[in-house]
Amino acid sequence: MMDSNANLEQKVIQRKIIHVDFDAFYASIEIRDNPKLSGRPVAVGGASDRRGVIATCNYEARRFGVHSAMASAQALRLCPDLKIIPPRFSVYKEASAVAHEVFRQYTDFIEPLSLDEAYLDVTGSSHCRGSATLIAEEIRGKIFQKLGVTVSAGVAPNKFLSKIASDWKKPNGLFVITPDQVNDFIFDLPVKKIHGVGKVTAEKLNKRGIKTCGQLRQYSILELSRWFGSFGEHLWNLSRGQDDREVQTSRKRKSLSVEHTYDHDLASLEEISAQVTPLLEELQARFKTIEKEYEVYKHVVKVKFADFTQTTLEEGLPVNGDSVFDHFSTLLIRAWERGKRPVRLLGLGVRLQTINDEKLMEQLELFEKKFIGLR
Ligand code: DCP
Ligand code: MG
Ligand code: MG
Repeated sequence: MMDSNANLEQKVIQRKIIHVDFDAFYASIEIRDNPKLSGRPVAVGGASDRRGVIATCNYEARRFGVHSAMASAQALRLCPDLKIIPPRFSVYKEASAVAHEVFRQYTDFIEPLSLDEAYLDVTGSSHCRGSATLIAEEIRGKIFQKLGVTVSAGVAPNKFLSKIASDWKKPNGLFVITPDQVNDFIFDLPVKKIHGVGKVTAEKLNKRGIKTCGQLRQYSILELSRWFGSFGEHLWNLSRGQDDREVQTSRKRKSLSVEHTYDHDLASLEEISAQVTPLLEELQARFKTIEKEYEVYKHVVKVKFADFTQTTLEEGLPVNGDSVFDHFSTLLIRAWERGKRPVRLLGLGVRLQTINDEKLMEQLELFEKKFIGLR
């Protein structure tokens, strides 16, 4: 039943991937800003009397069994001395941005997974004589220097292994899996360490006596596909330490706009308002081509007057139920009122964020509501 994967292995591209992940992220930042807390069990989360939950906690608190997503009330039962601090998302966002500045000193191939972690592809990097291990150490050093908190890093030939590696020596650790160590490392790795293997899959595997990746390797792609559908093939590859997913660099577009210069100056508000529909149609048509990747978070208008002075106005999406059309119309009128002169050019635009960012924002806002809004 043992599959021969020698050929496959040769096809796998040899990359150098670093996965970086902050240690006890929110909690470390809070302790940094209030050193009196250092050494004590500390969590960041919602108040226990408000049915709050723990976002994260430091390693001192983890010894008591406290963990992310646990009810704060339960956490306090396990650890009565636990200090629970409300989150400050803007501070965490700033810290994340500083870490990314450090990353960019080494590579442009950066894929953020959340505020606190990212994959870096340093395959072609000439820094540190091309040593991914040294690069990871420098990055860890610089982040500590700039932020006063620690990150852990994993270095491996692919994303899957680098993420496992960054967790291996946490906190403040570095773990390297070189290509020739992959086989041994993965052999004893518990299947539940595979990303995507949750409780249900782990149980299904355990029932067949499969606890480690080594044991999983006894089964063919066909068998695994029969049990797990398309995830089966994925499992087959991962249990061999193979993962050819690329680091998804975000070459982000930040905005999209359309504008039109008119043959005759538009002299009245009616004439200006009449232009919203055609401009908006064009903007929406152009947005359609990228709507899978991006989401709009602001509307922008531009008005250039006949004397070539110009003004722009931008605002977050309407919360009062106004349609997109109404919102752009209102913004245009407000912009025009700044000059109240004949107009030679009008523009409509949107500020964009990638869908992932949006999801992240939603997640943060949810937390903010949970933790802050209720207080
Ligand atoms: N987070 C959250 N709710 C969760 C999990 C995490 O709000 N259920 C937040 C708080 C964490 C941050 O995301 O500080 C990063 O999550 P990690 O899983 O990386 O956990 P930590 O960085 O806190 O700890 P460590 O990475 O050291 O295990
Ligand atoms: Mg972390
Ligand atoms: Mg993380």
